[in-house]
Amino acid sequence: MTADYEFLTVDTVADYVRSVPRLAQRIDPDALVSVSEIGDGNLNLVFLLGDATGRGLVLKQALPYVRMTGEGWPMTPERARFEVDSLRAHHALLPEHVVEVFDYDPERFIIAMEDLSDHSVWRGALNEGLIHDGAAAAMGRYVGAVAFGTSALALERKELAKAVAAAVNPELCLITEDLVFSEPSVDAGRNSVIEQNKKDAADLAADEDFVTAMGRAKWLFMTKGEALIHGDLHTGSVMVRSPEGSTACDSVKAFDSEFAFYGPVAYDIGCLWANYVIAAARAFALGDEPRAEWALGMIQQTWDGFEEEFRARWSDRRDPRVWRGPFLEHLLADWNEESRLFAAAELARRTVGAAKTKDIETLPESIREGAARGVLLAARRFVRVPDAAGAPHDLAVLAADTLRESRTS
Ligand code: SR1
Ligand code: MG
Repeated sequence: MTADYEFLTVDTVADYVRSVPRLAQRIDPDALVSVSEIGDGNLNLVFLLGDATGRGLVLKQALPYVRMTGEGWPMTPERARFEVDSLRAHHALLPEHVVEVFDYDPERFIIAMEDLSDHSVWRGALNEGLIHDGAAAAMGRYVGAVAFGTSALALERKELAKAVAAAVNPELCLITEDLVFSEPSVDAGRNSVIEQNKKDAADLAADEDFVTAMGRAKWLFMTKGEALIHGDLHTGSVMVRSPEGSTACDSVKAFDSEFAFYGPVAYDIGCLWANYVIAAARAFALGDEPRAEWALGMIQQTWDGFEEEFRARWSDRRDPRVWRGPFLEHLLADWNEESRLFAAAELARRTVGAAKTKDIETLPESIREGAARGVLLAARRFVRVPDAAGAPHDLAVLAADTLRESRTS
């Protein structure tokens, strides 16, 4: 594929900043002391710039293909616009928990944003065995603020229609629809597991109840346009920071929302839940049961943060005449149930699909086997939990039991 725009390199970022006067106010392109490419995601280039006065800036550029696989898998760079629009909308609702965007270049698909180099990517921090207390609740609050603030509950009718139309993001949605909902059970040639997990993957694919549940999850994802969701809210899409020597977070920020669209609120919650289970699978595999329990405790913390934020905003709903108390309870009950379904999808796809997690993949094979088995089994059990018995805490207990029994050494 030939791209008709120029990709940034460490050697050209200074010229780029010089050419955009708005950015030259943020950082001095003639006094850069550090420039590095720090992108470790599946898709984009990310540059971190620092100048002699200590100011920093991040430039993120969307490539016209999937970075993880190379040019053979084209992907629209227009996704950067969805990221910018959603980050701006989300930042306006909860500035403390969303990265700030300074500028967007629609010709070269470059986003200039806040330097968060004093933060860590949450997944990396989790894999190092660090604790960032408060991050799970903060992300729950973020989802709650977005669920209310970008939905029909908050937006004026024409404003809502415009927001929904502007966020139609079919290319990126299709990736999720394929990778997350269909391919874990119907391999399209992109799945892989180690030899010892081949039977686990085959059992998943042969599990009729699981596949039926994934069909429902996919349908919900494609049809339930409730709010401008993040669309890929795993622990690699969150930056965390704690003061030296403390395990309490003093800053938590979501980023990387190129998959944003008007979709089901519970998708973001389910993604978070699944990635806590995956962090717990790693801890169990490494023999650190207290850490695994801590990781699973985040399921409830995210839910509580979400519910609290959503309830706090409820009094501002546009039509209290019909959106009364019982409807609020109905919404929350549905979202709890759907979050479980979406968590199951994320668990399965991160284990057998094309985009895996370092949590599991960096484990030695002997213990990776049990971790992957436990995650797949948890996915299959999550879809079988009866609705009435599905409190977030109970899900954590189910996950703990499943991961513990699947452990290998
Ligand atoms: C081809 S993109 C693979 C995955 O990377 C992104 O981070 C999303 O999670 C997507 O599903
Ligand atoms: Mg991403």
